[in-house]
Amino acid sequence: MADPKEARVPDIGGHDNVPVIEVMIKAGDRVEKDQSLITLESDKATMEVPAPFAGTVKDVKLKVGDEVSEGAVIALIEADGAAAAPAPAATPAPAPAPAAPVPAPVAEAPKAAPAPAPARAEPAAAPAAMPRPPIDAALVMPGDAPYASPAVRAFARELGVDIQQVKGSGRGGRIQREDVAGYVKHALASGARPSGAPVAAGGGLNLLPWPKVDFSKFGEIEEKPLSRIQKISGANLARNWAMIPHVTQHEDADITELEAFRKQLGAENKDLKITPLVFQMKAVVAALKEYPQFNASLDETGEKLILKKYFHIGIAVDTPDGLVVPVIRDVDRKGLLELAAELGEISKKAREKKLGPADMSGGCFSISSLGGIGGTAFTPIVNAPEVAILGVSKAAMKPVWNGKEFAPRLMLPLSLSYDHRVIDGALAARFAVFVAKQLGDIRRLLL
Ligand code: CAO
Repeated sequence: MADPKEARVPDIGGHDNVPVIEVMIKAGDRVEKDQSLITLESDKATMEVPAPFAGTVKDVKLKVGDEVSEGAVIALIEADGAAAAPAPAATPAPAPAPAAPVPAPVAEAPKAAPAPAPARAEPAAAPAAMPRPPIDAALVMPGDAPYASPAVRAFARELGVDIQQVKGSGRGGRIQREDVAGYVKHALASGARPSGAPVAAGGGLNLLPWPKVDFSKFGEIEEKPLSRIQKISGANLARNWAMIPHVTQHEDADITELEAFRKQLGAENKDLKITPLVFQMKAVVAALKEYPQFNASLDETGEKLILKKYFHIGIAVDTPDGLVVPVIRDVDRKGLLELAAELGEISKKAREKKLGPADMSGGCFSISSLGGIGGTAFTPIVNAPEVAILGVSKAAMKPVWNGKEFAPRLMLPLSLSYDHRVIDGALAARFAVFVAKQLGDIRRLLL
């Protein structure tokens, strides 16, 4: 039987006494050509040394913590077929002829710094056919990219985890399989999803756990479980708040004339409650037609915008059990009176807990009106996968300069929150101004 061949540390860019931080093989293991045997870590780079040929590991000559230089023997490996037909040059070549191919870089930066291709499989003892390029540590491990072995990286990729987000617990911050698993567990527990996955999957927030406090130590308390609606809407709100880069644009609409018209309409239709909200729905639809980017959703990959040709508006309704958002369909095709009737029905249905999933799906844009209660402005949370939401606060009489004097005008505060990934600030300002103009000019609204 032929002697096993030595797998040696190749040219590692002139570094000496480089610590071994990981030994991936043990006696008896079968290794494929180019399979990683050990990991070395210089002060600038980490690199894996691959097997120069396939075979069975007979003896491992290094352990974690050893310091090695080019030519050090890593392991004795019996090459495939060697038992049957002894290799002609089984005696190892004296150092410095490297027995193994150039180590494969482990950093995931192949585009910026293509990995030097491993040398072709040579018998361990054969002299190197070509001088092997030294490793540029800076290229292998640019910046402070975290180190993780290819197996751990593959594991992270499989779970949709961005390895950059994982804190390594190994030596020198090396990321281990358990670190990736722990990261995923934490992300799931905090309601976020691993990052690196599609937009919609985003998240991966490395948040602290929720504070655990015994409040009874400080005074009398009472426990009240959250309602089912609060739990569901809470989870949605938390995701939307965490994953959507929100900006809120504020604008005031002069609704002095609109209010007079609304009162007149109400007097003529005493059986209907006609609130400012139906006018806001019409104004929003006019703005969605003018700025179609607002009548859109990001798809689940985050790479495509789905533009909608229909105009279904979600209305935030406050119920004793929490917030729900029923959807009023085809607002563009309905008149003010029809919308007022439908709004009355749907908010009653919401408060009586009679809304079904169909009543709450398909919305393009939402309106959250707190105008009946009060407030001067607020920051509504975008109702994903919509890209914007209009918050409405309480209208108030204000002195407005008309060019000659201050005149008392009924001003309606609008707060437009939007997903900044889809909508730019200038577009949002235009949209808000457009909505305000629609509300300010009753003729436009009725067109
Ligand atoms: N400014 C001044 N007054 C306003 C107003 C505004 N912006 N909007 C409504 N009003 C008035 C209405 O005209 C009505 O007055 P009258 O009783 O004199 O007719 C009164 O306020 C109450 O209106 P309303 O709230 O019953 O009706 P609406 O059509 O404005 O709203 C609904 C309906 C279902 C949206 C509302 O009841 C509701 O639930 N709002 C809360 C939404 C919410 O919780 N949003 C927060 C989401 S984030 O947590």
